[in-house]
Amino acid sequence: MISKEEFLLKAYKLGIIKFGNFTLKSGIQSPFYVDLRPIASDPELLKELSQQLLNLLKKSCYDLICGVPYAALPMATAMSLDSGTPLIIKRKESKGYGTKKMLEGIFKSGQTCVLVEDVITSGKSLIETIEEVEKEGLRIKDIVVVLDREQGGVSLLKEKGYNVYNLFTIEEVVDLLYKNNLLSQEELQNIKNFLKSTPIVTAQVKSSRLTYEEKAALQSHPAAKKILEIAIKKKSNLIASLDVSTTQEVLQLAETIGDTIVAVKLHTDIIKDFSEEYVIKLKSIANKKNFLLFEDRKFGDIGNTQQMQFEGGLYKISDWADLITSHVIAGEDSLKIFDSKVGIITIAEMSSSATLTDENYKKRAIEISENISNVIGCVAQSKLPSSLLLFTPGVNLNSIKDKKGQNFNTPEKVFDKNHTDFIIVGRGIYKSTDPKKEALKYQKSGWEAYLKNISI
Ligand code: S5P
Repeated sequence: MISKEEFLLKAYKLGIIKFGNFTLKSGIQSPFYVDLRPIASDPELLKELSQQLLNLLKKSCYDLICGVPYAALPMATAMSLDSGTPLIIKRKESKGYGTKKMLEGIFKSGQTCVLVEDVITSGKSLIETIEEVEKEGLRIKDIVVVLDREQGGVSLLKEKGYNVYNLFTIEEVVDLLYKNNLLSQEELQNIKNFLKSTPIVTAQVKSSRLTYEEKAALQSHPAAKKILEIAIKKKSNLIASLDVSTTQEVLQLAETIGDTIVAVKLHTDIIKDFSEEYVIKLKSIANKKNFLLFEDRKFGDIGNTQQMQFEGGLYKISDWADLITSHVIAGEDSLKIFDSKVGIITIAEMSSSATLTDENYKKRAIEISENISNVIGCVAQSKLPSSLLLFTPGVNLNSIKDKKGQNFNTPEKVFDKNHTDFIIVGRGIYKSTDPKKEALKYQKSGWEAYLKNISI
C-alpha cells in the first residue's frame, strides 16, 4: 500500500480537485471543486483507494458493504472484491412500492453493513442511504469516507451515533498539495479563509419512513389494513393496554377511551370474572367505537399446544381476537397453526432490562415473521423492515422505568428513533385518575410524533 500522500498526488493528476471559482449545488461560491469519479478510470488507483479505505476499517466487524450512489459504487465494489465482503447496492431512484426493491443483493436483517461515501459535505446523501439500509433491518455502525469537506456532515453523523472514518479532510488535502508545490500560498490562504467562513450546513433530510397510507397499500392482511385505516381515520396510533383484573373495568375503560384508540390490548388470563357475555359486550363496544381487539397472549409453545391454547380453553381467543402476540421461540412451524384471519404480532424484542432478545434473536424473529403470511408486525424496541408494522410497548410520558424491569420511552422518542407505527400504553392510562384525559394526551402526542416523523 502506498502512502496517503502518494495516493493523493496520483489522484490529483487525474483531476479530482480543481481550483478556481465554482458555484456549488447550494449556491455557495467555492474556490475548489472535488469530484472523485475519475479514480474509477484508473483501476490501479481504485484498487489502492480500496485498500486505504479497508485499512481505516481494520478494527471494524461487518457483514456487508454498501456504497452511497453513485460516485461511491465503484469504491464499494473494489472494497468488496479486495476483502471478500459481499456488496449490496442501494438504488437512487425511488421505487414503485411493492414492486422494486431499494436494496439489491443478498442480505438478511440483523446483518451489519459498512457504508462507503466519496465526499461528505452536509451528510444528506449518507443519511438518506442510512435510512433505506436500516429500514431493511440492517445495522450500520461504521461509515468510511474518502474526503470530508468539513461542512458539518461528519459531526452530524457522529451525533447520531455512527463511527465515521475519513481518509482525508479538505484541509489535509490542500496542505499536502501546497507542500508539493501544486498550490500557491495565495490559493492556500484563499481556501482556508473559505473553509473558515463557510457556514456549517445542516442536512435537511426527508424522512424515508412510510406513511400509514403507504403502509396500508403495502399490507395484504385484513387486520393490518384495518388497524392502519383506523389510525388514519382517528388520527391515532394509540393502543391501550387494559391490564386490569375485572371485566367491568375493561368494559368501562373501553367505553371511556374507545374514541381515542386503534386497539385495546388485553391479557385475558388476568381477568377474574371472564365470561362469554363479557366478550359479546366488548365486541360491541369495539364495533361501535371502531377499534380492534388485541389479545397479548404471547404464545410460546409447540404448534400443537399453541393451537389448543388459541382455539380452546376458557377464553377461545380465536373466536374474538383480531390480533394476537406470539413468541417465535418454538420456530417457524409453531406459528403456522393460527387461523389466517387473525393478525399475528411476534415478539422480536422486549422492553425489559436485560431481556434475552438480543440482536441475533431479533434478527431471527424478523426472518421468521417475514416468512409467515399472517404475521403483520412485531413488538420491538428498534427499527423493523418496512414490510412489518412496529408495535412499541414501554411508552409512558411520566416515568422512565418501573421497579420490575420495565423501561419506558416517550411517544416522541419511539417515533423519532425507531419509526414505530403503534404505541402501546398500559399504566400511563389505566392507572391514571382521569383515563379519558390521559388517553387523549397519548393520542395527541403519538400523532404529533408521527406527523413530525413523516415530515422531517
Ligand atoms: O416487550 C414488551 C412486550 C409487551 S407486549 N413489553 C411490554 O411491556 N409488553 C406489554 O405492554 C406488557 O405485557 C404490558 O401489557 C404492556 C405495557 O404496559 P405498561 O403498564 O408498562 O405501559
